[in-house]
Amino acid sequence: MERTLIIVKPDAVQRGLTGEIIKRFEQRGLKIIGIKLLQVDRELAETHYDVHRERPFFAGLVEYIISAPVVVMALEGSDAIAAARTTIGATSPSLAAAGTIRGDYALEIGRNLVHGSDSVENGEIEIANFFAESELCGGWARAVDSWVFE
Ligand code: IDP
Ligand code: MG
Repeated sequence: MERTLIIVKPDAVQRGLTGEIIKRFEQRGLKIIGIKLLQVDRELAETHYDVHRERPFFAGLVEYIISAPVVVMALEGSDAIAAARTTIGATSPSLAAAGTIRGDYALEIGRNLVHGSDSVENGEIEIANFFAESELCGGWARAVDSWVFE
């Protein structure tokens, strides 16, 4: 099983899309093992987006992610990284397929609603950055698990 960190970004929370976005991951079969609302501080934002530190959009990206509360989730499932990213859609919403979150609800790259980890390793690192171990229900069994996971 893989784990991915999902961030329902400030624009999505402000636009009342939190439930719709959570629903799409739940319906896909991914299991929520951690979830909370928080206002990200600058230090955590810069850590999370450290890989983009030298990019021209970095400062604006940090201001965006700290500008209002976000909902963060740790999701677990087979191929959770790829499954979540295909549900999210391409980084630039104008190129995201219809049926994806970004393709259905967003227009601009700097307001693209949701984050999903890009590798198994980064998923573990990002979850540890946002959640204490005591905030995660790892390994809880869903009644439907055998109908989702073969
Ligand atoms: P991802 O979120 O699809 O993994 P990344 O390339 O990791 O995309 O970029 C992280 C985030 O940085 C994007 O989701 C988007 O919010 C922002 N971003 C990326 N490229 C640009 C840009 O060219 N202008 C403004 N924001 C950008
Ligand atoms: Mg990324």
